[in-house]
Amino acid sequence: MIKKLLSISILMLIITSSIVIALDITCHFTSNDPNWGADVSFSSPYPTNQSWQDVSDKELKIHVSNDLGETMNVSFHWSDHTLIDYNDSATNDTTVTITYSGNYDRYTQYDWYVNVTSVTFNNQSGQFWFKGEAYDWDIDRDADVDITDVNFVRDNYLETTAGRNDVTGDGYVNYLDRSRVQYHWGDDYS
Ligand SMILES: [Ca+2]
Ligand SMILES: [Ca+2]
Repeated sequence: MIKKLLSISILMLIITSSIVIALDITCHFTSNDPNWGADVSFSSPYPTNQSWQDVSDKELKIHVSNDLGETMNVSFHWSDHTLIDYNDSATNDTTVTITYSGNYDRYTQYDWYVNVTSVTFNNQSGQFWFKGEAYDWDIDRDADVDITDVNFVRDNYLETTAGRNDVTGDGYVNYLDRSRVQYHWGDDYS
């Protein structure tokens, strides 16, 4: 009987130890561990961080690398933690692309981040943001159309510098761009 109790005790001890070890696996390497210093890294966010984004382009992307080469679940979230979409079979060192199913508003800032989970890791990227692109004729993107926008066209008249001064997108800055701005004169999008 004592022998039997002893066996059960040893068995319980083994099970308990296994559970403790299993719980500890989630990711704390020690300096003796061959995976010491292993990490997940995030790069090349799209839309580019702190940029103005075409409101018809709904793709979001991130490049993820996993030092242990594991397959990952990569999820994209708005800053309030709402899930945008995810890919649960992302391979190592790859760019993950998802598509937002909603609509972007012009002039509105969107804050987002990415979360990665794999056998070993559960990591979160830093926070990124972009803004829905301003109307073409609001050249300085300050949410109203006024003399400042007209002056941008005037100052670049007959230039081929284009950029946002080429409101019509034909490669030149001329009277057509000026009249496009004047057509929207006084508009307030704030
Ligand atoms: Ca403006
Ligand atoms: Ca033009």
